[in-house]
Amino acid sequence: MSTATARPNLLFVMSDDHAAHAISAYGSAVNQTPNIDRIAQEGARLDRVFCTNSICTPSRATILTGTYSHVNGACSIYSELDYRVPPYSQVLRAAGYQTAIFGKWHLGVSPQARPRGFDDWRIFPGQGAYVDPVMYGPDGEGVVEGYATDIITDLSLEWLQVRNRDRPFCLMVHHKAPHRPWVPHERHRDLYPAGSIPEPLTMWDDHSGRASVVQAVRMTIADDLTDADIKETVPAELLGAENTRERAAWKYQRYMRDYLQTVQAVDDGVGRLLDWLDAEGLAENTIVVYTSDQGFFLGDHGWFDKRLMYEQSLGMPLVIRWPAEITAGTRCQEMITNVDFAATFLDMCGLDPDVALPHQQGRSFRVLLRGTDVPDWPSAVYYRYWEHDDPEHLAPAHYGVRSEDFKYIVYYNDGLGTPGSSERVLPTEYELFDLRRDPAELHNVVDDPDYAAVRLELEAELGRLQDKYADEPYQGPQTPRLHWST
Ligand code: SGN
Ligand code: CA
Repeated sequence: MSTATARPNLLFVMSDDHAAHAISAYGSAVNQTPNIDRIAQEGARLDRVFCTNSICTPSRATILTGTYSHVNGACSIYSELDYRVPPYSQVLRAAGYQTAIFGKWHLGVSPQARPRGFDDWRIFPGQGAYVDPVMYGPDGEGVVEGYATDIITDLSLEWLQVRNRDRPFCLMVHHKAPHRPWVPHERHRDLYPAGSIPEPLTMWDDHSGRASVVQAVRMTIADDLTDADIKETVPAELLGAENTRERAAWKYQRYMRDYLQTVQAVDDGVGRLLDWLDAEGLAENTIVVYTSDQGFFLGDHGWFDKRLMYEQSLGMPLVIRWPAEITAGTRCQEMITNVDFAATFLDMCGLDPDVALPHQQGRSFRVLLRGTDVPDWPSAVYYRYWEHDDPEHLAPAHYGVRSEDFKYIVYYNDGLGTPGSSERVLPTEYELFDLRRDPAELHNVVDDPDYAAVRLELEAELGRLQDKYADEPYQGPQTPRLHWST
């Protein structure tokens, strides 16, 4: 290895809405992902990685900058990143890395929102399209013919071929799949046929005992997935409230078939990248990461989509291979968040994150991947979902804390519909789950006297975490929203 390439390359592959329970390395009951599994087998699988605001733009902003939404400004998919907080790619570029991003950016489409800190880029406007997508780059925009997932891998491989081989690279491969509307490639059309897919444990959760705003979210398989989503008209005999269960079961099979087929193209793309690294002799000192911007409900609790602080939405898959440092088959059980990613990548690339990215709020977990025990590793994670103005899903604003054993959530009900408005203002509601006894989060014990002491401790922990990350607890519609709001 020459000195010039001694610093590792970083190949960061991120999909959109790919839940860990649709990856076989995480024990998926519904599909097989052999190439993503390879990263886990030859490197590390991290089992408790959490998103700090389970929605696209915010998670991407957090990953790039190592900061919470209230610091980087990207609180919802309608907000743009505050570039006073630089992305870690910009830092790596300044340190001599070649940087590029291809695929979904979703941090605004205005000219000012062009990706910064990249030598090359080609991205979709907004969500992008699955087939013949429009893409734009430094030299303008145009339709790129083909299937989006394959195009992103093609563009990535083309860039890798022409890059300057004397410098390390940081390449972000950002898939659109498996985001709604779940359009698979023809080559995967025979996989996971409708009728063959197991239903999740909590598919028939009736949400009793949960906050009223949770009961009211419009994310149900039965009623909120449209005919367009499942590309078929629901048969007349399945319509009506009396057929809700049969309708949900029927829609679930079609939803999951398409979702899993779109995942398969992502897995193919990962395989092509790994093969290329092997062929080029670059596998040893290239950090390969596979993750998703957040988790997703795959029929869990009867839902699709994300946003809520429940495990399937909160959790993110994260597998990392770096043979030069990480022992094959490593497993990590510590609690990590997407706020920690930037610090870790900078650390792995030889930079001190607190110096290189002074605003960042994360902690490098590199040391955990070497199997080192870190006694003061955080034992609780702070979460805040801000996008309560989404008219489609009606997910309420909330914040909370997840510890090893418990989860405490405060739905502060700052008016659904328009932020700060009095529309649908409801009393604050609370949920508490005992994850040891109730990992499926079916029993809200917040009013159970046996949990009074636990609740007090978690309330205190929530306050401590809000202080630590300089967030403001909700105090009514006039509460300042952003750390840096002007
Ligand atoms: C679109 C989808 C939603 C999805 C959001 C956010 N509707 O609005 O279902 O929750 O994106 O997704 S769609 O009918 O237009 O597909 S995110 O991944 O960008 O956060
Ligand atoms: Ca997403």
